[in-house]
Amino acid sequence: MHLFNSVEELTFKYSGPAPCPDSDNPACGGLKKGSVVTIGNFDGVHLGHQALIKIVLNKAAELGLCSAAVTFNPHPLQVLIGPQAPPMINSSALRMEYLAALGLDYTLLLEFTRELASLEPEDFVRRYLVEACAMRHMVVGYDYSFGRGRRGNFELLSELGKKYGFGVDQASPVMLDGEVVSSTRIREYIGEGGVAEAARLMGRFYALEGEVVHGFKRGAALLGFPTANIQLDNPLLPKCGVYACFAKIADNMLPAVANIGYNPHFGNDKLSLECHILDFSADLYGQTLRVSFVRRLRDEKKFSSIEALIARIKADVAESRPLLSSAESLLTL
Ligand code: RBF
Ligand code: MG
Repeated sequence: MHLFNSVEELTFKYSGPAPCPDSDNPACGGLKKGSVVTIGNFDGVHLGHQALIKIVLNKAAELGLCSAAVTFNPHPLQVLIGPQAPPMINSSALRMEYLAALGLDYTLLLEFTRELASLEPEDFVRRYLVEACAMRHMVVGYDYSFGRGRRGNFELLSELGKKYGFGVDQASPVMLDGEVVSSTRIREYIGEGGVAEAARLMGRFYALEGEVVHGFKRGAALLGFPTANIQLDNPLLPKCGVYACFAKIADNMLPAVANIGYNPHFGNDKLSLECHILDFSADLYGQTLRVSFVRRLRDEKKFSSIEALIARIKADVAESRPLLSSAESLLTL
């Protein structure tokens, strides 16, 4: 991601894929020829967001303009209501990666502040979208509103469109098996351990990433199952338990089993996420590991002996192998 400086030194962060051939400023040059823009939080980059971004891409192709998504960091609710804000599904780095992978020319990350929140939607649209992005068309979600008093809704945008010469489309909600695909629903599923259900709504497995740190050194030595312990900074975690998952190493998605919790057999007092990669043994300390959760297998428990815990982990691995080999075809990122 590079810094994007628009006309008024408003700072966006920008991520590819397209470097712009037609300007000194690699970030805004391409936008200057005119753009189709969507704006939102896009937490989870789920099927609803993906449908909306398809509308953006189609419209951009139709009009010969470039496509852009504008999103915020931190999440507006984190700035506006603080700790009561729901935990985000994805870090902003993953969110930007997922957005860019959908084929957008630009993904712009705008720092969200109280000042930004208090802008009248008219000012926001003029300065950030019309002037900075040369917006010619805008696509918004079915429930999106922004700016002071959340006045920036579809109706107001349509009015502004007449003034500044851009069209506005509103995407409809995406339904799956009778429920609206929403970030809220996905957070609930993940919190309950329903990672497979969450994946259906996201079109992608739920993933966490973090640095591999030193753990208790019991995995390899005591149990015969070495684990990579992942430093947790994501506020949203799947419910404690054992999961079949994939671990991403050098662009390969390797079958793995993960344990999130307090290791009741040993009575840890700190929550940990550790991942045993099947048929793999290499030192991963210091690397960033991405874990994609496929299915919850069970609760963590205290066993009658170490041998019983080892036997149970063996069974977890055996259960995961076929499950992961049939899930492999569903892997995207
Ligand atoms: N620890 C527990 O106390 N109870 C469990 O049920 C349990 N299940 C696990 C399942 C898997 C697949 C893995 C990889 C670990 C599990 N652990 C469990 C954690 C284990 O105690 C830990 O890896 C070692 O103590 C090393 O930190
Ligand atoms: Mg370990």
